[in-house]
Amino acid sequence: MVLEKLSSSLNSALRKLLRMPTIDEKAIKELVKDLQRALLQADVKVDLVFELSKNIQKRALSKELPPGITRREHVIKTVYNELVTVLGEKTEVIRVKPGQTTIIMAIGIQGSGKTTSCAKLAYFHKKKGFKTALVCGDTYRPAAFDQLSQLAASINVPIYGDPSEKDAIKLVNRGVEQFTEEKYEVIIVDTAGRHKDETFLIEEMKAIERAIHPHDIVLVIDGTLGQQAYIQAEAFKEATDIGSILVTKLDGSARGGGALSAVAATGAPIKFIGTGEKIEDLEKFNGPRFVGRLLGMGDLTSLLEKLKEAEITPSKKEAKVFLSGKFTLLDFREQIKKMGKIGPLSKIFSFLPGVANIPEELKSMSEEKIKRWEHILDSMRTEELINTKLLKRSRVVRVARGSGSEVKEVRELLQQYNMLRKLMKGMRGRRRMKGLPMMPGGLPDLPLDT
Ligand SMILES: Nc1nc2c(ncn2[C@@H]2O[C@H](COP(=O)(O)OP(=O)(O)OP(=O)(O)O)[C@@H](O)[C@H]2O)c(=O)[nH]1
Ligand SMILES: [Mg+2]
Repeated sequence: MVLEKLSSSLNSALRKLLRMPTIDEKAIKELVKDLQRALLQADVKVDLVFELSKNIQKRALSKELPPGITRREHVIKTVYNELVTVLGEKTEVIRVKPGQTTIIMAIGIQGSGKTTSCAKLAYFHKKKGFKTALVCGDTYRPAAFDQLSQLAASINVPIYGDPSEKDAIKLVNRGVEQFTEEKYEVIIVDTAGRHKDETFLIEEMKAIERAIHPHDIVLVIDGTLGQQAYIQAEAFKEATDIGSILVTKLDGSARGGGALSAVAATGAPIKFIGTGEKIEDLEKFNGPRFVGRLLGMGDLTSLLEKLKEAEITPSKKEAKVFLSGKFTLLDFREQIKKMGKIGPLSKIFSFLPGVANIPEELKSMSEEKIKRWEHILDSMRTEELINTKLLKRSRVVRVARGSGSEVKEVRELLQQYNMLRKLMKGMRGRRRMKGLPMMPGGLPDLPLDT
């Protein structure tokens, strides 16, 4: 499991929050403290942790919730969003065009996992159906060619190398040339990890870059470095425009979260992560999905879908119209049209207190029915939509005929609309009685924990 420790502490922090009886300032503070502890233990930079805590605290306690979601959901979404911001929202990939040659070169300091990652990348692209080859550009370590040869054999990918050649640039050039002529679609070049520091690393990278013009240079960074990974990633990002990053050893490393966040902070794109010693232990890196998994929210996707839908529920102005009792069929039609896009009516009304009173037929209307109602409402004249009293029998018959429905259906729609309107008026009355303000400018303040 990737970043197991961080994942389990983040998850238990969230679960603790979900168990709290109310989500108030104290609960959020407690959550933030737990998150800080988890992130600092994963070697995430202190500044970053504080920035994240500040944002979570501010947003989680914001007065206004997006309509239709509970405070708990909102807090989880906030934590999720902030972590995604830290790790990157964009998913970047190495682009390979079928029928053309893409040269990928791996660089990185000694022992970072280059050779293993080259084989993993070869396997990854081969599995996608690309004609893939490996070039061993490590003339420094005696066993380098053997190591890559063995890995290449295990995945049945051809390899170019020559242990007697000492000039890495010449060697790599020949390998790339040969495989290009043979119409390989992906050529992956492994290089030596003899560099003591970033300066040497970048210098050699530039020399090979000039010789073989790779399409993508992958900096392989050891995930156990934690926040130290920043320095390498930063120097690399400065030096090349075509670089991407592969962070290795995220399985079992307690500092992996620190490494990922540090790399992301430089703006260099993390395209892959190494999650084990085996050849298949490579994953495309996707920030949002990674965070979802990290938080251990199996149902986060569905939660987010719900959240997304809630974001397109009626505006405050529309909500005010509902609650004012001046809710006409014209408004109703507008809502019905929106419903087609966002699903059951319960979503639309779920932001209203007392939603339990909404008739079940209305809440669980099928899409088909919504469409029929839309047709019926479209067949009415504006004056009828504004004043339903005009809809005497003859007009109802006309509307039914015009919309291809039955008189019964038109009546049912009018009945439901009247019921809803009464309900809205009733709610207004109750609120006054309880002394709740009728929110001149917007929705009433919902209780903190809804
Ligand atoms: N657990 C784990 N081990 C890894 C991962 N990637 C690489 N390793 C291990 O890290 C060690 C070094 O890997 P190499 O691929 O030889 O590293 P390198 O950068 O090519 O090393 P040099 O060529 O000597 O610079 C090996 O024991 C690999 O099995 C990973 O994602 N997870
Ligand atoms: Mg190597």
